[in-house]
Amino acid sequence: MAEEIRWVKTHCARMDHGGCSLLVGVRNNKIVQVKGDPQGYLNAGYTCYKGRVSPERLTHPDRLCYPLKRVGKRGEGKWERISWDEALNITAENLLQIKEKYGSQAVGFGVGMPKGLEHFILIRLANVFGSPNVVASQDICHAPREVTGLHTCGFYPVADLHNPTELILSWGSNVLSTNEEGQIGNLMLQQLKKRVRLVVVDPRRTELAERAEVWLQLKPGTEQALAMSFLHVIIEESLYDKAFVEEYTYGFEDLAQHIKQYSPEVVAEITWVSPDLIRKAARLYAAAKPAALQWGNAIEHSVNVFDSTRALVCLMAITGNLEVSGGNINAHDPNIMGMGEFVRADLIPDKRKEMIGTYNSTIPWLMTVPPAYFRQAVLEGYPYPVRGYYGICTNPMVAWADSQYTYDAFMKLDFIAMNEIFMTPTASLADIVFPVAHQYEMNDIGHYGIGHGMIFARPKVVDPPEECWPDIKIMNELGKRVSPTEYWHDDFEQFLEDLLRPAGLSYSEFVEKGYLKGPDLFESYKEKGFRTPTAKVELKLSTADKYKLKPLPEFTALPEDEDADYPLILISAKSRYYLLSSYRWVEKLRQKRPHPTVEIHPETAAAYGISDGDSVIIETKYGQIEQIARVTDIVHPRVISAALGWWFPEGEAEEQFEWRKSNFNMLTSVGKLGQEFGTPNLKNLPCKIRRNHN
Ligand SMILES: Nc1nc2c(c(=O)[nH]1)N[C@H]1C(S)=C(S)[C@@H](COP(=O)(O)OP(=O)(O)OC[C@H]3O[C@@H](n4cnc5c(=O)[nH]c(N)nc54)[C@H](O)[C@@H]3O)O[C@H]1N2
Ligand SMILES: Nc1nc2c(c(=O)[nH]1)N[C@H]1C(S)=C(S)[C@@H](COP(=O)(O)OP(=O)(O)OC[C@H]3O[C@@H](n4cnc5c(=O)[nH]c(N)nc54)[C@H](O)[C@@H]3O)O[C@H]1N2
Ligand code: SF4
Ligand SMILES: [Mo]
Repeated sequence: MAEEIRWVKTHCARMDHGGCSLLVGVRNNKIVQVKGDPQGYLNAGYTCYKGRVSPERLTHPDRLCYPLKRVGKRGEGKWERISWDEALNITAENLLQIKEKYGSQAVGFGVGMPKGLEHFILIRLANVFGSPNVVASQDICHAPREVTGLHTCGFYPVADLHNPTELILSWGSNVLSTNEEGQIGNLMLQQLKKRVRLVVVDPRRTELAERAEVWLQLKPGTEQALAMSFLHVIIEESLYDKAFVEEYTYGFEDLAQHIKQYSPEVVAEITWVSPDLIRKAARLYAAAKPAALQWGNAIEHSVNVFDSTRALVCLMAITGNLEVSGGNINAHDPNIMGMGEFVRADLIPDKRKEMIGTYNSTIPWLMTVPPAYFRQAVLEGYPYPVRGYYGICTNPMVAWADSQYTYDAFMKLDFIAMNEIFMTPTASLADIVFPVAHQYEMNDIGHYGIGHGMIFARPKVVDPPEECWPDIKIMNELGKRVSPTEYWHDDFEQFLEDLLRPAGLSYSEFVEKGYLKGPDLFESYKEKGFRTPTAKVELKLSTADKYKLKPLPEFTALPEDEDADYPLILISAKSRYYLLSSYRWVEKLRQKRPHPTVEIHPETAAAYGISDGDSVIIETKYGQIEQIARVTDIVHPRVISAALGWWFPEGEAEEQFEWRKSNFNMLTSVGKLGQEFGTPNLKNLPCKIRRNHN
C-alpha cells in the first residue's frame, strides 16, 4: 500500500561542493521529490536543477550493486561477483603484500574532490597503514589558494559573502554555475539583489560578467600580470590602506619597488585588457570598504598559480580587506574535532619528509601528492617504487592532466581497488571494485575541512541497495584488516560521533540543529598578529630562502609559449549540469547536456567553416579530441572553451568507455609543472580546430 509522503531535512551533496538545505519527500523507501528548504542557512529555499534531480543517481539499472573482482586482463571489462568478505580480504592481502615487499609508501591512497566525511577517513586509512602518499587533485584545486594563504597571511582567506559588502571582485570564478565551496552561489545572488558592486575577471562572458559593472575579459592565463597591475595602480596612486600596511605587513617597500614595472600600459599588452579598464577596476576595488575577492578555481589551472595567488592575497592585504566583515576572512571552525586528530596525523610524523611530492620540492604544508608525481613514481620508480592504489570518489583517467599518462600508470600498477557508484574509465582498470551507498543513503557530515568554518548534517533518507556500503564503512572494515583494530570502530558511524563530541552533540542532536558554524572573529590580528614568522602579512616572504620560494609575486611568462601552428587558446569551465566527470549516466542531466560542446566565437567559426552543431576536432601539441561546436560570442575570437570530464557510460567497458574521444585531458600535459604545487596547465593551451568530416 502506498505510504504517505514523509519529508526529511538533509543537505545536498556530491553534485558540487554541496550545502543547500533540502526537504526530501520519501514514500516506500523511494525519494519522490526534492525541494529547497526555505529555512536553509546557505540557500534559503534555493536549489539548482541538478540538486533537484539528484535522487536519479541512485536508481540507474547499471549502478554498481555488489563487489566485483576482475577476471580477465586488466581493463578487459570482465568481472565476477564476489562477497564483501572476499573483496575486503583480497584487497587487504594485496595491500599488505606490497607493504611487505616495497614498504608502506608503495601504496597510494587516492581521493577526488572532497565529497563528504569519507575524504578524511581515507587520509586516516593512509596514515594508519603508514603511507605518506595521499594522491589528490589538490595541485589544481584549492590547495594553491589555501597554502599560499597560509604562507602569506597565516590562513586561507575566503570571501565573506554572509555579511554586507560593498563590492565583489569575482576572479576566475563562476559561482552561479558551480556554487563553489557550497556557500557562495546563493549568497552571491543575495548580494546582487542588494545591489552590491561587481567586478568580474573572466575570459568568458558569464552570467556574472553580464551583471558586472566592470568586466575584464583577460587573455587566459595572464592573471598574475593583471593582479600585479592592480597592485601597481593601488600603490602608485596611493589608494592602499596606509595604517594597515604600516602596522601589519612585511616587505611593503620591496613590493612597491617591484610593481613599478607592471604599469597598466605594459600589462595591457600581456592581458588584452585596456589600461583604462585596469585602472578603473583597481580603483573601484581599492575604494570599496569593504570589498570581497571571490577567487576561483581557474586561477589554479596554470603553472604560474603560486604567483597569481600570492599577488591576490597581497591585493586583499594592502586594501585592508583581510579579516574584516565583508572582506576576505579567516573562517573559524565550530568546536569539533580538529583534522589532525581525526585523521591520526600523529601516527606518521615524518609524512612530509617521506611524501613523493617532497622529493619534487613541493611547497611546505601541501600534504597531498600531485598526480603528476604519483604517476612518475609508478612508471619510473622515482623517488621510490609505487605498486598499489586504493581510490575513492575519484576518476583519474578523466580528471588528471594527460589521460594517456594516467592510463599507462594504472596499467602498470600491481593492484588497484576502487570504491564507486558506477563503472567508470578508472574503475574499469581496477582489480576490485566496491559498490558504495551514496548521498541520501547514509549518515554523513558535509563541509568538514573545507575552510569555511561550518559543517552540515546530511542524514540518511532511504536505505541503500542491500550490498552497497557507505565509503566509511568500507574503509572501517578494510582498515581492520590492514592495520591495528584499535584505530577503527565496531560501528563505523562512531566516526560521526567522534567528530561532534567536542561540541557536546550526538549525531542525532546535530541533525536536529542542521548545521554548526564557528564564531565570527574579525581583526583578531590586532591582538595576536598574523600566524606567519614575522606575525605580519608577508607581502615579501620571510621564508623564501629557507623554502626556496620566490619572495615577491611576479609575472615571468605565459603558461605556454605562443605557437603559430596553434593560433587559438583553449580554456574550459565547469558545466552547470555535471560534477566534473560524474553522472553522465543520469538521464535527466544527460538530456540537458547530451554532448560535449566547445564554445567558438562566430567570427572564428566562420573563418574555419564551422557551424553550430558541427563536430569539431580540437588539437593541441599533446593530443586531439572531438566535441560539438556551440557558436557563441561569449568567448573572445581567439579563445575556445571546451567541455570537461567527458566519457561515455554507454560505450564499451573494455574500451574504458571511449575515454579518449572527447576528454579534455587528452589535450593537457604534465611536461611542464609549477614547482610549488606540481600544477600542470589545464587551461590557456595553444590549440587549433577544424571541422570533423567523419
Ligand atoms: N582539464 C581539467 N581537469 C580538471 C579540472 C579542470 O577544470 N580542467 N578540474 C579539476 C578539479 S577542480 C577537480 S576537484 C578534479 C576532480 O576530480 P575527481 O574528483 O576525480 O572527479 P569527479 O568527476 O568528481 O570524480 C568523482 C568520481 O567519484 C564518484 N563518486 C561520486 N560520489 C561518490 C561517493 O559517494 N563515493 C565514491 N566512492 N565515489 C563517488 C563518481 O561516480 C566519479 O566517478 O578534477 C580536476 N580536473
Ligand atoms: N556544476 C558544477 N559545479 C561544480 C563543479 C562542477 O564540475 N560542476 N566542480 C566543483 C569543483 S571541484 C570546483 S574546484 C569548483 C570550481 O568552481 P569555479 O571556481 O567557479 O571554477 P571553473 O568553472 O573551473 O572556472 C570559473 C571561471 O573561470 C573562467 N576561466 C577560464 N580560464 C580562465 C583564466 O585563464 N583566467 C580567469 N580569470 N578565468 C578563467 C571560466 O570561464 C569560468 O567562468 O566548482 C565546484 N562546483
Ligand atoms: S547548488 Fe549545489 S548544493 Fe545547491 S542544490 Fe545545486 S547541486 Fe545541490
Ligand atoms: Mo575542484
